[in-house]
Amino acid sequence: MAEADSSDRIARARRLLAHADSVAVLTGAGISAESGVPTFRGSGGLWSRQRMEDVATPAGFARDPVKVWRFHNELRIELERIAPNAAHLALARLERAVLGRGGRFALATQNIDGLHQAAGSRGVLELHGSLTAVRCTGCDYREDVGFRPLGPRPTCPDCGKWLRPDVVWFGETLGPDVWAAAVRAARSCQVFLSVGTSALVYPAAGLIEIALSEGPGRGRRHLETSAGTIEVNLEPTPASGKVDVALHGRAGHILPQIVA
Ligand code: BV8
Ligand code: ZN
Repeated sequence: MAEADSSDRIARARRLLAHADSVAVLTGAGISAESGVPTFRGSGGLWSRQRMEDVATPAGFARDPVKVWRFHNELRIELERIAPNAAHLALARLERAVLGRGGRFALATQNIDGLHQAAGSRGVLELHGSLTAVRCTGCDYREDVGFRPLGPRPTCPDCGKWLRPDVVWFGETLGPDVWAAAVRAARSCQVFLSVGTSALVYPAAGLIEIALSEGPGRGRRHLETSAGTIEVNLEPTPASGKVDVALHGRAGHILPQIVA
């Protein structure tokens, strides 16, 4: 992309965000990459080290819970020492600016690393759960245990059954309330911003399509209106050709430029 072109896109994205009364954001692993969190599908990504089927599905947990806990304990140790990066901080600033002018703001993340909250974002919709939370496989015990490793066989203090990470594995449904809130935001926002996601995992990636068909991208492709859809991602994704402004590069470099 020519430099002039990218500065033009940056300016268009800035204009959209600066005047928006309601903003909805979807983030994925790419927004945490510059904090040192490995993404899933990039080179060196988590899925190149472990098979998704073994460590992020109910069947994998049933087959070998010790392996799943080894994977999650390693992730917990890695995540304990990471900090939010400029992209997370820019989104927290954007939220304060939109709320400060009486607007509405929603941030739905696919990430389980808690970095948006650490950056000061409020009301984060954790679509895929949180790595700091565990729940029991046999009763309704649930606890936020932070990032400390939990040993190879964490069991429930109430009923003695296996504990599991309180995350959404493949084949599991998302929390109905958090999903409904994310859909409402994608439908009603004036500007939809997708950051650091390969837009491959559903239903989360479907939020982009909802924004395009029922939200700000509905029916219009020109930008005279103050509504629109923006993508910030290192590489092109299936959404890149459909959004109004596609910005390819590092979120930590681009977001601070488009958030006033
Ligand atoms: C469900 C939690 C069913 C655990 C995760 C076939 C076709 C379509 C769909 C399916 C299918 N087969 C199965 C499905 C459904 C499946 C799915 O979508 N599979 C995909 C892989 C095809 N979905 C599910 O199973 C969901 N549940 O459908 O339930 C159901 C329905 C009704 C009733 C009962 C059951 C559950 C999905 C949730 C799974 N859990 N994680 C954990 O985290 O360990 S998903 C996992 O992928 C993470 O949450 C991650 O966030 C998410 C998405 O990945 P991304 O975040 O996008 O990360 P990725 O690495 O892919 O991309 C990073 C991007 O960042 C890249 O593009 C890269 O270029 C960019 N980047 C890198 N660095 C930077 C950057 N960008 C900017 N700056 C940088 N510096
Ligand atoms: Zn229990």
